[in-house]
Amino acid sequence: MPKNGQTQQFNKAAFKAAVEKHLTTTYAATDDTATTRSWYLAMGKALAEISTGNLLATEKNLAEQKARSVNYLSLEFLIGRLTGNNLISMGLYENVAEAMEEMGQNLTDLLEEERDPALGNGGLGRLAACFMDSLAAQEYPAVGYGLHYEYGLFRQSFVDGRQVEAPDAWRGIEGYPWEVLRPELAQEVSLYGHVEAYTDENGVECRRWVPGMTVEGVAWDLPIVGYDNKSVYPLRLWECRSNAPFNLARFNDGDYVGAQYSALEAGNVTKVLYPNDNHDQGKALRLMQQYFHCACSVADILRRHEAAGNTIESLAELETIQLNDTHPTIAIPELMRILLDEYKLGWDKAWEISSKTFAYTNHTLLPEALETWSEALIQQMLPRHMEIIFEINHRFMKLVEQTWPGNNEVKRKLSIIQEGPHRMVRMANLCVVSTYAVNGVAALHSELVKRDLFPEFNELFPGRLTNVTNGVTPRRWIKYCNPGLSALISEKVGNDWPANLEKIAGLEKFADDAAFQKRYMAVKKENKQRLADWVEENMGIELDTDAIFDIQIKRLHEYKRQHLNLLHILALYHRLLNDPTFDMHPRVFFFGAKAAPGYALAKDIIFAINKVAEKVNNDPRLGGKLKVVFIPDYRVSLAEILFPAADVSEQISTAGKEASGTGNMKFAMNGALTIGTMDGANVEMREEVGDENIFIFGLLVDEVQKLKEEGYDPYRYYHADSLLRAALDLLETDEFTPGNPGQLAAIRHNLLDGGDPYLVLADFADYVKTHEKIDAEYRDQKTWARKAILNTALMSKFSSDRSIRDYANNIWKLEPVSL
Ligand code: BZD
Repeated sequence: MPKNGQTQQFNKAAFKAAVEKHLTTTYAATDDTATTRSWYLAMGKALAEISTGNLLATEKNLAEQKARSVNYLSLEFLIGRLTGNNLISMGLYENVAEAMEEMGQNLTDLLEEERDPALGNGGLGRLAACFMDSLAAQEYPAVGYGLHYEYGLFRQSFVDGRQVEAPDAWRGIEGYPWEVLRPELAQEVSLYGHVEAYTDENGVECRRWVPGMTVEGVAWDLPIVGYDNKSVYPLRLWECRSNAPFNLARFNDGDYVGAQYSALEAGNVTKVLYPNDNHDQGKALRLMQQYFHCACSVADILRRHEAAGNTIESLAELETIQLNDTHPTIAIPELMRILLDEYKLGWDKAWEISSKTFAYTNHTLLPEALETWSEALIQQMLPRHMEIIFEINHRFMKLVEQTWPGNNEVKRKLSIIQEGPHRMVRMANLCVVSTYAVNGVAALHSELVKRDLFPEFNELFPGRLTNVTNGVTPRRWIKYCNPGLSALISEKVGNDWPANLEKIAGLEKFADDAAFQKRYMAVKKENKQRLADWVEENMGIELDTDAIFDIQIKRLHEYKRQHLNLLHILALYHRLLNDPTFDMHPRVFFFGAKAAPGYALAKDIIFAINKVAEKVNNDPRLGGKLKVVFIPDYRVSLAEILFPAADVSEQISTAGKEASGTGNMKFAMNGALTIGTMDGANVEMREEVGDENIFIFGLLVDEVQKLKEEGYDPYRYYHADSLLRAALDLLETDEFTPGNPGQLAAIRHNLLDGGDPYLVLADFADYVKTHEKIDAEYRDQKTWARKAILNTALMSKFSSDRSIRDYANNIWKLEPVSL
């Protein structure tokens, strides 16, 4: 149990009184009328009072100490439920359970009332959440800046196997108990209008933005509670409200109603999270979200900096701004605009400050995910910012000309402005030119960023491009979600491992201990039972926990190759029915995945898996050996049940496409063995656990590139491999869609005639063979247990505490400050 945290301040009687007070005065309930939900809300509010006090104390202390801070700017923070996690960080879990018990309430039931704040799509948003947890746990001064979406990522259900989306009103009608409104931090944000030149009082030619309208940014703070310490950092989420009179031009023209109308539209800016991951849609409202986020956040950073009595010249010494992918890139011209037009610094001084303040993390090489914005759109919405971007590019192009004189090809390639019938602004190029550090998120990915994405930038700015391998927080992803394993770890290595994950290496020496193996596997079995119970209760499917639990949970994307997994399932189905000599250990294949609403093939893959599941789960000929479960509405709170219950973790992206992956790390920590390609962080996981303790298959990055260059022909594999042929051909029949043949054919068509862009067929045979190896090895439970224990023991590198220390030491130059 943490001792140094907020436990010591806890007064049970006072806490119970606070809960009672909120029950009656905030939620208008009495002990008689209160529902479980009202008790959860009242408890949440009472806890938030404790954390808010510490948040304000932390803010004050950091300002007084003039501590250097990081500002983590992200359009997404996929934090998941806060209550249970914050209770653990505060060291109050047992105390509060006891207090609630005395009021006749069961804490576990209360925690189930919390809706997931799903303010992110997938890995990128979840990474931001783990990073905030690790910043607070290690007391590196930080503020997280995001958006207060009214609707988070859509809720998913299946209707006849097809994904149906519904809005996610995560705050409910009562509001979220942990959020604290900070009215004093409101910001005004300008949009549209034009730029004008004027001469200032000193006779200097200046430029300024004359906005067409303004909106209001309101700050909500969520507390990020430091594990086992007193610090609480804000995750500051901006909500857009329209502020009358809004459309200044129209208002002045007497168009009163029209002006109000624009304001109604502006109220939509933070309505909903865009549901695409790794795909750029280029919608104007998305640009407005991005600018709104950046304008509020940059203004707030400058406000804090000045309120602490610092001069603008010292900005880069005291503040650093980390851009989580290119989504907040517009913060760069926004800071430049303020330094130039409001502080009246010259270009060189402004540029020096700005380019020493920003750093950028790249999360993808996929061309369709690299953001570009049309010049015309930026020009219209943010005219002064467009001017500044042109000026940055103009000066940068001079540097390129000096380095590669007369080389127009390299200029075309590096330019921030992409020429063409519609000129586009390349946000990644703008980032590389305008920041002091650029990092990829796993060793392999960062090498590819240097080698394939930005080779010339790497020459031009030696040392700017670096790596910080991702990590995940062991507090949520072991301690909180896997109490059985946590108790076992604490017994063997002491209980300070959640803040010092290096300690779990101490488990290594128990890997061959038969008694420990038994207990470790007993915990796994309990976790499998917990998942099986959830599935039975929510989906009505009965599962055998002696089966291998094989799990793929992540966004649905072709490059992640859920359809490779599906083809393997079809191959097993085919063999079970047609090959009397074929034997396999019973297996349950779990999927959890949301598809972007506009991504047709991804939705077809969901439909196909659901249809195959329907048939397979009810086919007596299979003797219960094969089950397929597609968990609907996959989200953080379900991930917390799934990761601890896995025997096998599917990490099967085409080599070179998954920047890092973070689910891979969560699985391995919880004792699942990985079947994976040499992609992203899988490569480094293999280094840590050793080749015997991970199942690697498939083409390597260079083999993928070579095969594509030589001309990849999916039909070659189809004709050469009868099992693959059988699996693919099943998709054309009505085997899984009785009476409707061809309903699943789009996948087969994409793979055979669509060129199989992610080389599913090329990796199929090795994937099947590697699964056979898994089947054989699982039957030897001692060897399996040994490998699973070693996976837990050897994952300490992948704590997000280590990632944050890497950022702090190598990029941000930050020191911890304790409260
Ligand atoms: O970021 C993911 C990568 O695909 C993973 O490999 C990596 O582990 C994580 C964390 O670094 N990228 C995303 O999740 N990207 C998005 O969600 C996204 C969202 C909006 C627009 C573009 C991409």
